[in-house]
Formats: sequence, structure tokens, C-alpha cells
Amino acid sequence: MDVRQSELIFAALENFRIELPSWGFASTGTRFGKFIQPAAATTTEEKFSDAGQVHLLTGVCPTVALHVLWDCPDGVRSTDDIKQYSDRHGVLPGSINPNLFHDQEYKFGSFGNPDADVRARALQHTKDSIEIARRLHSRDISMWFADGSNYPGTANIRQRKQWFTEVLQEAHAALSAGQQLLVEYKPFEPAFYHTDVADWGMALLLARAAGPQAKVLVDTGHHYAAQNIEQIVAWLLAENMLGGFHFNDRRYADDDLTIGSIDPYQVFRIFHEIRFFEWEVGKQADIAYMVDQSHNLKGKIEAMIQTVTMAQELFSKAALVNHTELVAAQKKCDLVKAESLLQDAFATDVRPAIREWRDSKGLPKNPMEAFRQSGYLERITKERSAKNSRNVTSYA
Ligand code: RM4
Ligand code: MN
Ligand code: MN
Repeated sequence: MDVRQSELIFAALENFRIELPSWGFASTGTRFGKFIQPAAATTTEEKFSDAGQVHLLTGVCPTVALHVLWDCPDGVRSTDDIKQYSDRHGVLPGSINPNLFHDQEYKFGSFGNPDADVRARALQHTKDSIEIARRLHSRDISMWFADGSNYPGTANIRQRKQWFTEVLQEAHAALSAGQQLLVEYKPFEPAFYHTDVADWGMALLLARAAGPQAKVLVDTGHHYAAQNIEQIVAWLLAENMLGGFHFNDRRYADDDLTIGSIDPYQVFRIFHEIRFFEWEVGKQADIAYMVDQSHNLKGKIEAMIQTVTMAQELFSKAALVNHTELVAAQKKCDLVKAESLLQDAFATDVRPAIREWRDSKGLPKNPMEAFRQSGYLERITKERSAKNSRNVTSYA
């Protein structure tokens, strides 16, 4: 690694921040059940505390995404408590995620529900979420919809598209200046025949119809296996419609595994498209990098530290691509040269430079080691295990 490369990495890391999901610290599972971890967080304050540890050790996770139903039990009134947790644990509330899939009312959908009362309820919850975001000074409201159907002929797809458009427009009208509505897409699950917002094209159309403060959110796990996600990213960047990411990795479907654990080159290619775009336009793209993972087997805090470390590594590798040379090679159709520029950057061991960067910031060079030595896990295990052992694991 030469000096120029370390400088590129230092500059890239300086502005790279990742938001942690509150739900990543709670006991989660699969549709077959939950495995309860003795140290898992069961309250919003515990989630802030755990996220605070990850930020303390990595220095790059200043915000926590909140799911309104899980983290704001008293709705708008919960914001005072949340401000206290935030002060106490050194992490700010980040994106606000309305929860439009958990309640019984949403069995047949939220914004696309044939029942106007349910749509109104979903809109009200979204407006409350926008108000929560306003009080917490959160910019982004992230909308993910479970809406869809399981059997052909059972839903009026065009009519539902229309309802979605209308309700999104009403939600958009409630935004303050500076706030953003992010529309997330997902091809299937929980709906297994059609999903109302199934891909980036549908999310893009809906975001455009909603209004100028709406953009698309790309969850890396929400694509069919062979899909070229970096191309979608490049197109959304070109359209100025890329609002943010939910990072995770997967082997089959929406597996919510640790970023880069299955296909690190995929994440590198996404970061490359972003860096390439930024180099061309001469400024940093305003993208919310968020994690959306659920670690039902790994220790949650360790998994988050691993996630952040991996994201920094892949982002740093992408920062090493020489864009001037890349443009020249692409112009000449020198395929091998162009491809090698990516491959060489990906193959570079960026870890020593990242350790130096951390050191320069007064952060532990090895956050995982620092966490394991901190005693935090032992302390919360002791404090939380009795409560966690009473947690329900059965679906019966
Ligand atoms: C969904 C989607 C959403 C997340 C929920 C819990 O699959 O990824 O972003 O909020 O899961
Ligand atoms: Mn997601
Ligand atoms: Mn998901």
C-alpha cells in the first residue's frame, strides 16, 4: 500500500457513516421460531445502549434506525424518552420506520388495503411517524410495505397501485422541508404471489408520484438472485432518486445475513458505482447507508461490529479504483484493463490503512477485540438473562 492509497482510504472513511437498526439488537428469528439470546435487548433503551457501544468502538455509527411500533410504544409521546436514551448512550435517533405490517388490521395490506378505513389508519400511522421524525430531528422516514397477495385473481393490482399513489401523496404532504420519504421495494415475502412494491421500477414510479421529497431505498436482500444490483444503483444515481440503502447479505432470499459474508464483491461493485458517480459529479452523493440485518444466531453486538468493519473495508477498496484510468480504458474498450482496475482495488488489503485511520481518531484499532475485552457483554448478559429467559419462543 503506497501513501496515495492510504490517503484515498483516509479521505473515504472520513465521510462514511452507517446507521444501525434498533431491531438488530433484539431477539429475532425465522418463521419457525426465535432463538432467545441472554444478552438481547428487549427495551428501546437497551437497543440505544448496545448501538452506543458499537458507535463508541467504531466511531462511524452515530444514529439508530427506529421501528415505530417496536420502539415508540406510546407513539409521538415516546419521543421524550427516546431523547433521554439518546443523550445517555451517545447515539442519535436516525431514520424512522413506520410499521405497516404487524397489526392484525394489515392482514390484507396497508396502503393497498381494499378497506378505506385500514388505508386511513395506515396513513395516520405514517403521519404520526413523520411527526415522531420531526420531533427527533430525523430526516428520513423509511417506508417498507408487506402489501401484496398470495393467490392469482385475489387482488386488483392496478387499483392497489392507485391507492398506493394516493396515500403516498397524502403522506408526502405531511413532510416538513428537509424531510425525506424513502420507498423500499421487495419482490416477495410475506406475500407470495404479488407484492405491491416489488421492484425498483415500481418504487421509483411511486416515489416520483408521491412528490419531490421521496426517493428509493435499496435493500440489498430484496432482489432476485441473479439481479444486477449495482446497475440499479447506477440508474437511481443518474436519476437522482437513490435515497438510501439497507445493507445485508443473502444466499437465497431476504436472508438478512451479515454484509459481505456471502458476496463481498457485490457490495464492492455497489460502492464502486457510487464512488464513480461522485467522482464524475465532483461531490458526495447524499445517501443514507443503513444496516438492515437480523442476527438470530450470532451475538448481536459482535455481528454489528463485524458489519461495520466489513462495510468500511469494502468502501475503502472501492475508493482505490482509479477513475481517470477507468474512463480511459472504457473509452478504448480495453476490457481487461478496465476490469483489472476493479479487481486490483478489490484485492488490495486495506485493513492496515483502516487500523491507522482508527488510531488517528483515537478509536481502537481492532473494535471487535476491544469489545471482547470491555466486559460490556458480560455485564448485559447478567442484567438481561432472567428477563430474556421468560421470552416467548413458541408459536403455539
Ligand atoms: C423487511 C424490510 C424492512 C424491515 C422489515 C423488518 O423485510 O427489509 O426494511 O423494516 O423487514
Ligand atoms: Mn429493509
Ligand atoms: Mn428485508
